[in-house]
Amino acid sequence: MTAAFQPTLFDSAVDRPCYRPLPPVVHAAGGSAGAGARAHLAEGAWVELHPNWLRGAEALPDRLAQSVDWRAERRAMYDRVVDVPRLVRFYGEGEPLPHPLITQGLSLLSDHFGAELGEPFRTVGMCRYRDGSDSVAWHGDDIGRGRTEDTMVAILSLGTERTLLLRPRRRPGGAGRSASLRFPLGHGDLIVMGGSCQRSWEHCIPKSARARGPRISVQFRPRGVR
Ligand SMILES: O=C(O)CCC(=O)C(=O)O
Repeated sequence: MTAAFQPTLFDSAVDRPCYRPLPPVVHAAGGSAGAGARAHLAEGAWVELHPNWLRGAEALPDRLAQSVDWRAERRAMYDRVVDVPRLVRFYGEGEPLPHPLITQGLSLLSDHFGAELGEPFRTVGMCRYRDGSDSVAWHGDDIGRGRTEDTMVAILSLGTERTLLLRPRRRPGGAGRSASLRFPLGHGDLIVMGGSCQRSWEHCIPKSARARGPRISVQFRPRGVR
């Protein structure tokens, strides 16, 4: 059972957050998506999972929950307009970020991946899943350059564990759907999707009857990717 994320009772005394250095790229054998290694997927997409990239910081989800001016969104669905089942906040390029650890994360990701990416990470999107009934449907971050260009999207997961699913997009006339890859994302875990991933694969966070606590995801993206 997925337990709700339990911050320590003595957060202020022992919460000494730090980012673990990311290792040089190691290519996973056979496309398996193991911790720390880059798994090459079909069509030039790849994914890396770095468990516990951010250590400590147990108080961060609560701080962000309280300090960020979260926004509820609505969207048209068939003949109705419905609430999007999560809260969001997008920080555009140069906008002050809501916590020094988020600013540090942006800079560390740019240091690590910037040469390969050819540019720094510049924007930060944040989503707050209040409990397991919040979710995001299958999609790729293909508004903007991700639709036509290879890019990277890095996601730091905070709070209660939720699973990110990844599957190849279905091509018109293509073969049947292959099984999705599952990435359980716990507090402090980092997942990076690169190459053609945003246009040739899609990802989602499904609802979960077992996840009772809140989760915040922090998405780091380069300019023009959304
Ligand atoms: O919550 C996550 O980890 C995924 C968020 C996401 O895919 C998005 O907002 O585009």
